Amino acid sequence: MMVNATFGIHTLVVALLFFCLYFVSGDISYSFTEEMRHGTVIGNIAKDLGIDVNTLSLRKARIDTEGSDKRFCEINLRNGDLIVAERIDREGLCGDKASCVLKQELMLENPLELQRISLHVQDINDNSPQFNKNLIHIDIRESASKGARFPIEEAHDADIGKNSVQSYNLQTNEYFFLGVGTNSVELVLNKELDRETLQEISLLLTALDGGSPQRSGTVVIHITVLDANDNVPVFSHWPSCYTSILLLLTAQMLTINV
Ligand SMILES: [Ca+2]
Ligand SMILES: [Ca+2]
Ligand SMILES: [Ca+2]
Ligand SMILES: [Ca+2]
Repeated sequence: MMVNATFGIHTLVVALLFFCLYFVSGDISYSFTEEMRHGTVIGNIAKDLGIDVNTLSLRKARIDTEGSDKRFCEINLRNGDLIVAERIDREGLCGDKASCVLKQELMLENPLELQRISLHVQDINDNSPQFNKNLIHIDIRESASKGARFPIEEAHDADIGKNSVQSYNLQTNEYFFLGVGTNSVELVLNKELDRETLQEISLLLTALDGGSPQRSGTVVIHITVLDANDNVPVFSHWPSCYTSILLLLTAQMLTINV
């Protein structure tokens, strides 16, 4: 019982101390787009939290980032505006996460007070789809049958949702059309190849995102048509002596048959 009572008193003291040192209130949230220029007003935090603007300087109001030295925004002590202080790049901060929230704190002194601020950073379409290479080489044997599929590595776009890659376009041609694989786009053979009439094909593949304005990235697909043994040998110049022998043999056979 003694242990429990001591523990209870300690807990109460710590709780009271904490209460005296900090008044922590619930989150306040702002939602805005990434890459806004320095000085852009996110909102008026003094008004939204009901803090007297005239006390901000006296109480040394400042904005901190939870668990980091980085300062993404600051407070205008004259009017209570929360403004962008540094580049806020959604891709750099949150990668491919669907939601990007920066936890900030408004600190005030006399009395010490902490207000939590959540900044919801929305994506803008500031990245284009990109292929890993500018040129993709594919070798295809001329014996490949119609419908054969050849995977091409997908394009990547650092943005998310509709701002990422949404579709592909293949340069119009008679030999291939585009199919969709599990993790790739595919060239599908639409017309059989013949190396003896066409040895190489170059096609432009374009990846498009769904942003506004729309952005795109391209890659050249260079196809080399490989030989298959699909022709019987023929003499292009039949020697004249062979012709004489053949005529002689034919004449003898005709004589025997008669
Ligand atoms: Ca960005
Ligand atoms: Ca973006
Ligand atoms: Ca994009
Ligand atoms: Ca051939």
